[in-house]
Amino acid sequence: MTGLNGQRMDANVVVLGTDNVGKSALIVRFLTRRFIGEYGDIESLYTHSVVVDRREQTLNIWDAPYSQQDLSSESLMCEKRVQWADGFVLVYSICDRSSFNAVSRLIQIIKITKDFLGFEKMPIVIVGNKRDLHHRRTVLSEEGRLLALSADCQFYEVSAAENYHSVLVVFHGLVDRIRESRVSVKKLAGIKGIVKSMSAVFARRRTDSL
Ligand SMILES: Nc1nc2c(ncn2[C@@H]2O[C@H](COP(=O)(O)OP(=O)(O)OP(=O)(O)O)[C@@H](O)[C@H]2O)c(=O)[nH]1
Ligand SMILES: [Mg+2]
Repeated sequence: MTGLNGQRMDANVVVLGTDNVGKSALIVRFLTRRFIGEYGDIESLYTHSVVVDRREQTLNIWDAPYSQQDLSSESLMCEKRVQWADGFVLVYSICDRSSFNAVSRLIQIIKITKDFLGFEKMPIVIVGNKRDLHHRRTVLSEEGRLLALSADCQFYEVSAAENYHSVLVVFHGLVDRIRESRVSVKKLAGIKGIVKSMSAVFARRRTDSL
């Protein structure tokens, strides 16, 4: 369902990032409004209905495990995820520099894979989590913001532990982006359709005149 005319819309979201950055904490916070502390590391798929701008939206959220293999452009896993996804939430911890570097690499891999598959757009939201641990911060907010700017992504710093609202804003932000990308893909398809029918007319004229 596209939701462009006010219908319900389905969207698939992959949440990805290195171990321990708070992927599950963010998802559980979004789904239940709660922070429960420990989550295990089980791969899960959740379905959740939200209302954004008075429109109902069903989100399928994949709490994806991370492996070093994901950082290879030949990774079939990455291809599978990009194929399934309408959008990505890429999470790092503001206290873990290597998790930030991994997000930067993941963006490149997702973009390469998306281009390879011939997809027009892939909305991505970057999330710097564990904002409450600012005394242990090793990644500046500015760095996150710059990365997002250079990669045309959205950026938020949040604390899954302390705050529900900022987590809600992350998922709503992604839903907005997914909607925008669907509108522009539809427009592009419309333009392509016009170009196609015009070239068909000209091709016919050329053969008519032979
Ligand atoms: N202080 C603080 N701790 C957090 C926050 N978010 C998550 N944590 C803690 O960080 C640890 C890891 O959180 P998870 O949600 O399990 O992280 P994950 O990315 O799903 O980890 P894996 O599933 O193992 O890849 C847990 O002990 C959480 O309680 C946060 O915003 N602030
Ligand atoms: Mg987890």
